[in-house]
Amino acid sequence: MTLERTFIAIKPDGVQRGLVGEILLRFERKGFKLVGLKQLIPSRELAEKHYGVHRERPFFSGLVDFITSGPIVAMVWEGEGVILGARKLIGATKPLEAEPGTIRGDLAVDIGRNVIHGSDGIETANFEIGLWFKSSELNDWNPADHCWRVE
Ligand code: D4T
Repeated sequence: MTLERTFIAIKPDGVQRGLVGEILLRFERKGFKLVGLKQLIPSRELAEKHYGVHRERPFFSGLVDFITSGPIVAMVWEGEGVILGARKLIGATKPLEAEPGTIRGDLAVDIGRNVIHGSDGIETANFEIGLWFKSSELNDWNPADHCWRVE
């Protein structure tokens, strides 16, 4: 496993439903390290770039409407294997197919209101981190309990 960074966003439904703390808790408890965090209402341009791969899909404009409808919490998490690890914490895209114990499995029912986004690979993670964060907004730091986390 290599040290990775991934882009995670709590979508407007997660913020509106007061799930920010619950979601942060799951990533912290797992042992991933938070290196960037901010709340913002995404512009349409930013949302369209983020979901550019879905531009031709029928749900695209509704998805952009939704993601720009209110504040989101944008984050970068770091850790060994964090990209796949975060996807496992998040669960399947369709919340009714997501396993209980995952964020979507426990907290959502509707694919259009699935609470959270996570990068799905290294290239996507690098693209999305660069899209949402300036490098000056990301912090390199060592947790005080570092020696208890890794050999
Ligand atoms: P995101 O990107 O939001 O983390 O979701 P996933 O990575 O799990 O899933 P995705 O890229 O396939 O979908 C992006 C986003 O579009 C919404 N969506 C998706 C939708 O509203 N209707 C649909 O039919 C699909 C496939 C949900 C997530």
